[in-house]
Amino acid sequence: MILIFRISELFEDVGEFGDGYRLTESVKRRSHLWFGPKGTCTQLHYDLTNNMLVQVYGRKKLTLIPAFQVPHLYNDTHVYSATDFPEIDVKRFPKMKKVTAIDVILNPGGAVFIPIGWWHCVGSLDVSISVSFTDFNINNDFFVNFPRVMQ
Ligand SMILES: O=C(O)CCC(=O)C(=O)O
Repeated sequence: MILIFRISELFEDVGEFGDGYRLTESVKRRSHLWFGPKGTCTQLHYDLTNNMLVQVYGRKKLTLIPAFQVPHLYNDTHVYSATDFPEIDVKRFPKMKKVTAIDVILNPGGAVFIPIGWWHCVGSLDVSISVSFTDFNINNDFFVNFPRVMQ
């Protein structure tokens, strides 16, 4: 409980990244802090919001797969894929041979906008601190219609 309160205070310090882009009243609920050692990986997935990922400390490598390539991907559990991308078991996931990904190095002070539906995985190249924002001043909640049971 105390930890959550303190993180909220940190988010208040972050402030705006442009007039009118964010909903100031939801800044605490819709911002996320990512803090971890070199080598940390977030496996291949997509988000149910548009997302602005901002790098504060250290570097990260993002691998992005545009939404038009979704037919070549395998959605196994919730928003995740069981593939260890970019290492692909082509016997198990043959359609993934057609995937063309975009690699981006995120340096301190850099930011990348990840549109909804774009799959991505993220690896920390250093000890890393990032903040992601999903509190845009538009409808940005696609959890509501997301199927609860995947086949
Ligand atoms: O920075 C990370 O490790 C993961 C960020 C991410 O995948 C996200 O915000 O959706």
